[in-house]
Amino acid sequence: MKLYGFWRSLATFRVRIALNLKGIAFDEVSVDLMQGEQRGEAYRQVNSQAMLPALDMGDGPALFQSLAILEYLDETYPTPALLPSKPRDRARVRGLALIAVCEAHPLVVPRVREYLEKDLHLAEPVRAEWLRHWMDSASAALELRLASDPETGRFCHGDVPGIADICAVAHVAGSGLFGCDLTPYPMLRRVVAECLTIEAFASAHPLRQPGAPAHVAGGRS
Ligand SMILES: N[C@@H](CCC(=O)N[C@@H](CS)C(=O)NCC(=O)O)C(=O)O
Repeated sequence: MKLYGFWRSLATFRVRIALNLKGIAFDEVSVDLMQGEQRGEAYRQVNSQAMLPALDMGDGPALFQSLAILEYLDETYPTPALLPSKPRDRARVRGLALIAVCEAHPLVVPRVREYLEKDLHLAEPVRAEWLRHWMDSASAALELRLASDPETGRFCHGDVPGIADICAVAHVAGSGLFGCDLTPYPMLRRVVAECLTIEAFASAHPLRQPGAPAHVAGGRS
């Protein structure tokens, strides 16, 4: 199985965690986002949307969109389950995941950052403010839910890690890369810290991937 990704890609981070949790062996092919390799013809043959990740299972065109890949992996490798069994619980877990994946992440990806810089000519501090604003908005929404919902347990939903945790961990890692202040979100930090005690999460972290710097100073990403 071949995962097309990049060390700092948050969407790839999500899929890496799921593959690790399921114990699925994979090779990662690095597509350099900082060099714009995702827009080259070679990678467009893999994912016409020019985005990471893509998962090539060797049985047809590569799968795309991280959340769709997570659900596919959960359906085809059911143990350990990444979604709870009851529809209402599944809806909550998907809702939590989407706060990060759909409300914040699309606003901070390279193509948006480049548009702000090259088309709208916004200065670096303004662009950094944009990134932090949307990441912090999602952190606040997650914090409110996690702190007030009775379903929150050791993890986002009960005591077993799943798709919401995967997305929360990637969101918090991204917030770190963008220099966001996570102090106001103690419940979110607690759940993410809990996840990162699990090797499947920790070893998938962007800063533990080949090509990653030893650490990233906040701000530019
Ligand atoms: N919703 C997509 C987001 C994919 C995405 O935007 N990935 C980023 C890296 S995390 C990317 O490849 N961006 C390329 C670009 O913006 O040019 C998913 O979850 O898979």
